[in-house]
Amino acid sequence: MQHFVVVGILVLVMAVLTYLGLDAIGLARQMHPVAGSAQAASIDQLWNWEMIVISFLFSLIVVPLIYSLIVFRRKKGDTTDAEHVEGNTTLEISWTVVPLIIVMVFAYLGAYSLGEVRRVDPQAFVVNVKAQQFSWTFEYPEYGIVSNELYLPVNKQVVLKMESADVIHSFWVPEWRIKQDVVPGRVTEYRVTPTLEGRFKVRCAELCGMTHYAMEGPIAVVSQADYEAWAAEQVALAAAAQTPEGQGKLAAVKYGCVGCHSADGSPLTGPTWFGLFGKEEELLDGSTVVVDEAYLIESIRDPNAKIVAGFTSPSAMPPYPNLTDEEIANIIAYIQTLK
Ligand code: HEC
Ligand SMILES: [Cu+2]
Repeated sequence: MQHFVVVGILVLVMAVLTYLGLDAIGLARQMHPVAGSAQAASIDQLWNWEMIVISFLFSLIVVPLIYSLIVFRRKKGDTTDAEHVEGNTTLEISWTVVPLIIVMVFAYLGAYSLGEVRRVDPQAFVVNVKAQQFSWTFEYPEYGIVSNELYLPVNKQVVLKMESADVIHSFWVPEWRIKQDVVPGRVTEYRVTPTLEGRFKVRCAELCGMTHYAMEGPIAVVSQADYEAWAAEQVALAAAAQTPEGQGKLAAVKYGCVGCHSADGSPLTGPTWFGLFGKEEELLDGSTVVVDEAYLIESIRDPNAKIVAGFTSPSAMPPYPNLTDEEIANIIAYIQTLK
């Protein structure tokens, strides 16, 4: 009996220490990264309860194990067998009933949390999301604009209606806590109410090909006024984009090229487009080529035909069978303006 009391106390102490340790590294109450959506609250709460139970179960196994190893180790000269135990009905009933209750409680908490996460706000607005190897495109039906950056007003629920152009991707913003697959041939929904202003990133959370690791997109959560200003600016930009180079810039956004090619010389996954046209490009095989229209068309139609030095073969750049000749001509016109 005395052993049970001692072990019981040790289990409780160990459980508290384990929980405090998990909390100290940001795995319990104060989660990392910070919670940035209304939906995060119930998920974090559920997680915290799980951490409490996990700390207790961990101690319940480890403490009696170590206690037995030390206290009940074989005494010198003792060669007798241990006492034979046939069974213990009380123990068996309790280790069936107690976990059953815990599982039922968590089933309830899980269902409650799912209900909170899916709670529909009738004021919610829609953004259409296109996922493709290896970029994200956001379309705002209200404004008729297309963007590679997800701009959202704070404290307003948005429904993302997500479609994939090729394979299965997964929309994941750690600060918002929710993750949703994007499946070809289907529209999946993702509801979120961002509560924290700032810059975030959507990452693809489903291994979707060679450059899956680079499938990220910027997110900005801003005040309602800043959001409207941004949308107005995008509408104006789209209206101004009637020239070939303007159309080319739009196409580069629509197809996700700008996720890998910068317009200002900064390094991304692919070579920058700044100063590209007319430049002497060094290729992976050691030869050089002057960047002209024919080279650009070939590079876009068949990314593996000539690989730029400093990049790996096969190229991280996917082929774009849906790009029309006109769109390519427009993109080239746009590239020519970047100098
Ligand atoms: C996933 C990243 C990625 C995307 C998206 C992407 N590219 Fe690329 N691109 C690359 C990489 C990496 C290279 C360098 C390797 C090579 O030459 O194939 C490259 C090379 C190029 C080149 C040759 C550049 C040079 O310096 O000679 C052109 C032109 C180009 N891409 C156009 C496009 C266009 C147009 C699109 C959109 C329709 C696009 N890329 C989308 C990664 C990407
Ligand atoms: Cu992906």
